[in-house]
Amino acid sequence: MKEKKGFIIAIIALVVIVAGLVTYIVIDKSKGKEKAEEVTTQATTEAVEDKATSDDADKSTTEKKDATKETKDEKKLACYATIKADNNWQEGNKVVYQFSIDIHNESSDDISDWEVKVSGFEGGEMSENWNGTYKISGDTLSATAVDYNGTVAAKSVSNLGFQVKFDSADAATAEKTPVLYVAGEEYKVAKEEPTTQSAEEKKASKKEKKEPESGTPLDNHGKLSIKGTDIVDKNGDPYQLKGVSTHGLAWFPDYVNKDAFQTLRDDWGANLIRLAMYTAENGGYCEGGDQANLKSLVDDGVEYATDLGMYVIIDWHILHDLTPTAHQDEAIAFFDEMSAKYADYDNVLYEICNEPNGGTTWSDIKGYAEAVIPVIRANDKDAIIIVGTPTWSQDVDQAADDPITGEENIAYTTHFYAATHKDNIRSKVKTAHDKGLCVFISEFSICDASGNGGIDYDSADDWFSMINEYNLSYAGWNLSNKDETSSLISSSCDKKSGWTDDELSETGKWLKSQISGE
Ligand code: IDC
Repeated sequence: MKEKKGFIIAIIALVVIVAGLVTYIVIDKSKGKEKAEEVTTQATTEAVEDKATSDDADKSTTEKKDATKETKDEKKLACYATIKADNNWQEGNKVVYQFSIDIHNESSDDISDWEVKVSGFEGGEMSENWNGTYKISGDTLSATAVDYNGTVAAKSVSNLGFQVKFDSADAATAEKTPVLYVAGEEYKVAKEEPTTQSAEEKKASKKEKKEPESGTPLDNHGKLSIKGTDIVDKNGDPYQLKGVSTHGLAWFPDYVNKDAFQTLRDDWGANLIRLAMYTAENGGYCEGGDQANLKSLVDDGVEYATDLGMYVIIDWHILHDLTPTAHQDEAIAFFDEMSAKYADYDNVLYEICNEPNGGTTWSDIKGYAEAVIPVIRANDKDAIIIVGTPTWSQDVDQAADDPITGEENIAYTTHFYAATHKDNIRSKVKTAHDKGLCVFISEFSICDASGNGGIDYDSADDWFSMINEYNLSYAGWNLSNKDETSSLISSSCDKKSGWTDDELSETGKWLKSQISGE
């Protein structure tokens, strides 16, 4: 009995101990859990706080390091794709269109892992292609990189090209809107509207008219206008502008100096300078160029010409952008600013599109001109405006068939390179002239259309017979010493003004004698 009692006590004790132990373990466990949770929470909080501090630190160092860098949103606005139809032709019962896509990275960071998707390719069959990997699926064409162009460097443009076969031109010309994706994220669809000046800014930037030095062309002839096929001076007498075009301002800025223009005026007898500002080529105004610097070169050029009593053309030098509509918004903003600034000057002419090409039609150009001209007119009601024509400004006859109406003082461009362009282009000038158009030769040379190659003096003479017979104004390409036939300064001469005849190229010597009549 005693033993039994002892056994029972032992059992009870054991139960109590076990129960106590279990309770302890459970309690401890839950405490531990609480503790563990506390630790995690704290750790998380600390981590968040840490991150916040380190983010702030990052941010402040980033801000310090990269004050000029865009935010991600800004970067997304600075990167975009454009597409152009460069060419097309018939192949059997198919029509083949050749396109080029430009990926513009105007941001200050490289972009990689890009894809461009373009709608409007329904029924298209991929053909020749380069610089990309292409797929058409349903309506959408997708272009991705090949091994060497996966990264588009900051401030650069990457170009891709391809040909697509369509059943009909209608299918080929369906609207095409390129959208750029970077790492799967959609970037900007179209360029932001370029900044336009407010009325106050325009007023503040407006230049006061300067009285021309006496005896200079501007003093003698004053504000020019267009009467029928002629440019006439302030007295209504026919006047001929004769001069020189700069090369691209971005590439040969040093030739924009007062002494250079004075040499051209005094030694050559020139009364005209054309300031060629490329829009699309590397360094061009709309594709990566330093806009402020380009505008200040234009301003300098206008001031030097004005101080010397010469006339000056501000040339929106489209070329690789093919159609002026590619950068119409930028053109409008640019000419708005320029024409507001020079509204009171009597010697500034505006050339709104150097050489439309790549299948751009006269009706495309006319539409563009009808958008840009009123912007200039709102500031400057009567300056001469020069409008380019199709096929690198060779088809002035097309403009003559359908001229811009309701506007005064509009001239139309013919450009020629004498070794390439001969009777066929001269006959277009004749047609246009006979129909009453004022034709302006705002650019020409006497070599071939590449700006290089041999000189064709006979063709050049034929052109100049026509120019002088019709009293056409002209500017010879180009004021530089670049090693190409059309450069006016010998490539071995580094002087930026005051050239002797020996320092001129063959083209330079020829042009000088045309202008001076000696
Ligand atoms: C050429 C320049 C050449 C430059 C090139 C850029 O002479 O140095 O590298 O442009 O694209 C034109 C154009 C004019 C061309 C010129 C000669 O208006 O910009 O200049 N040309 O090719 N139209 C017909 C000929």
